[in-house]
Amino acid sequence: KIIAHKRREVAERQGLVPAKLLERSLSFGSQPLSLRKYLQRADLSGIIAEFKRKSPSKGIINAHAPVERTTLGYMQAGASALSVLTDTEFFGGKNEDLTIARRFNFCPILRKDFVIDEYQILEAKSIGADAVLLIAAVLSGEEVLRLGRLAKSLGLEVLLEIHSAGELEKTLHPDAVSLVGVNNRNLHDFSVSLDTSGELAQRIPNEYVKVTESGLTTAADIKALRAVGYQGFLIGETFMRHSRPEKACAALV
Ligand code: IGP
Repeated sequence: KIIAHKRREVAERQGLVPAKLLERSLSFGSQPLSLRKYLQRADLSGIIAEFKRKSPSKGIINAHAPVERTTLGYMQAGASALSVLTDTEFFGGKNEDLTIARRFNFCPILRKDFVIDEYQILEAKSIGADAVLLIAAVLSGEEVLRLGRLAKSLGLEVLLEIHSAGELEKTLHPDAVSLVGVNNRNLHDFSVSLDTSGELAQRIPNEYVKVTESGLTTAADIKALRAVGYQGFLIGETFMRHSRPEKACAALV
């Protein structure tokens, strides 16, 4: 359902701002920050703090926290990077959230959306993202390669999201991917198990920075997953459930 919606959204947006026009504007873009490098820094927490208002699995999580104070607070609390949902229909985000976060923050920003088309990569660059998510569950190996190469040519890093060893084998390509994220949330029944990250850690070659995504709630979770090779910890709900998400982030860092 989300992917069908994305196809319509891309067609509509392309009618409004054609890809060619977007592409030309990108030559004015600033130098992106490397999510990889920030996650490898020993002086930072490795936390990628997410701004997420709602989700299909949880409904409304936080309708009121402002993006300015929250993302700036995340960074000041010691998050290594930010993740901003830009999907409106299912996650209540918008491109403007990322643009606002960009204005206030000096750390890498991941654009969190369902990328299925080149246009969305150009768009990610134009709104100020440093990295994009590609979800193996909804893309073929060739699509990951094509979208990933385009991202790379624009200086954007790709975080490839997987749920299984099969998805990893199908889509991992060194020309397209810089980081691999293991999503602990099962996309079909929304159940969460940190064992997914535990089991897949060894399968991911060490040249990729490893990120564990979803369902992380405590410092002990982070510690245990760091011990098996993860350098990035993507956390949304644990922070966003709070009226002041940035304070919950500070408490975990
Ligand atoms: C964050 P959580 O459980 O901390 O809120 O999860 C993040 O991993 C999750 O939002 C996410 C996601 C995605 C959202 C992971 N992959 C793909 C949308 C699309």
